[in-house]
Amino acid sequence: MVPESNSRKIVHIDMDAFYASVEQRDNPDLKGKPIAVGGGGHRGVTTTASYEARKFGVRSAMPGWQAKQLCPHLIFVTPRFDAYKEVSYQIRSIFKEYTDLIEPLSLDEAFLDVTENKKNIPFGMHVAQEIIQRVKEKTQLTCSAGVSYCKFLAKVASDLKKPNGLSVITPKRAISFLEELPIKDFFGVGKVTAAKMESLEIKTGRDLKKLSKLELAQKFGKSGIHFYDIVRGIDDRPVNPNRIRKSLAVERTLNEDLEELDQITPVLERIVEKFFERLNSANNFGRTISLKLKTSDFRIITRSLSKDYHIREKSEIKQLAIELLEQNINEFEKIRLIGLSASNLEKESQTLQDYQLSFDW
Ligand code: TTP
Ligand code: MG
Repeated sequence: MVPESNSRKIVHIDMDAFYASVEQRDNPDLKGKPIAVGGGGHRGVTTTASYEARKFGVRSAMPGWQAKQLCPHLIFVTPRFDAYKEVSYQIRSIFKEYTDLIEPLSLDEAFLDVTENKKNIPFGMHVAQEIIQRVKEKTQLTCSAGVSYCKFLAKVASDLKKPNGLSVITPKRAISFLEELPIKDFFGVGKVTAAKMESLEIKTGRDLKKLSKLELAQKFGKSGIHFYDIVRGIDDRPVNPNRIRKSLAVERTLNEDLEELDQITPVLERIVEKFFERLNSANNFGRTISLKLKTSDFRIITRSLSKDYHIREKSEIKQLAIELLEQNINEFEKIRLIGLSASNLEKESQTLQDYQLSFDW
């Protein structure tokens, strides 16, 4: 049942066109122009695009050449992760003025449980309004907010009036809102699930509701059961300030697809250097090391090796990485991306340093 009273007040905050807005703020020449952050290299992929560029269809995770094709006067900007982290700290310190129940999902977004808040503001909507304003004052950047009684609806709501928007979904409105909601907008439904749902003629929440719990479980496993509840407005997941960071990773798209072991090994060794730097600076090492390879036909191969101790030596990390590569060399013809990650970490609490890092060199 959707709670009618005494319900929680959950706010989801998400910065607007985050990396691109930071770049436009810090470089007046970029203001009002279509820009993409990342994607400028030979084979780079964009991280995000300014709203001016989105009008042309430029999106996150788009190859640079494609973005340029859609928007010929697009300006490519190199990412400055330190600047984004700085803003992330600033907005989190604002959130802290309202509640300690903050669950960051990435640098630019977080859930806040403001049911009880430090300023005793009775309405979640008013907390969200204040936060939007404080973020603007402190960072000169805009964000959007969603307010509801659960995480799922707060998250979906924050997207409804982007940029610089605020949406509230009350318990009363929840059921009809969910029925109308297109499946692709269900938070947690990825492209693959959305396509599968589409093939089953499930286009909206209303269609999804027609399936029994058993049918959903059979077709979509555990997430099917989750969606059975979600579409009925049932989502009791708490805002968890200690969400576990399960892995630390570094990955790199290669300048060209590589085939031979003697070409790939030196690249992997350079990635080991970056990866080790990252683990070392977070002072957080894992018992498991995984190698991720993306093939030229975009297949992803992930292979892991585990020890019963935390692997802290760079030479050992390197040895394991190479071992993983050599063991799997026959599984692909050419690769376009290599990544390394550490899991079963010593410290599993989330800190800003723990975000996955894609880097260029
Ligand atoms: P998002 O919040 O998904 O996107 P956004 O803030 O750029 O735009 P919106 O207004 O729609 O919220 O992601 C936050 C940042 O994370 C984004 O600015 C860049 C980075 N990012 C990537 O590096 N790769 C990706 O595929 C995505 C989606 C985001
Ligand atoms: Mg955002």
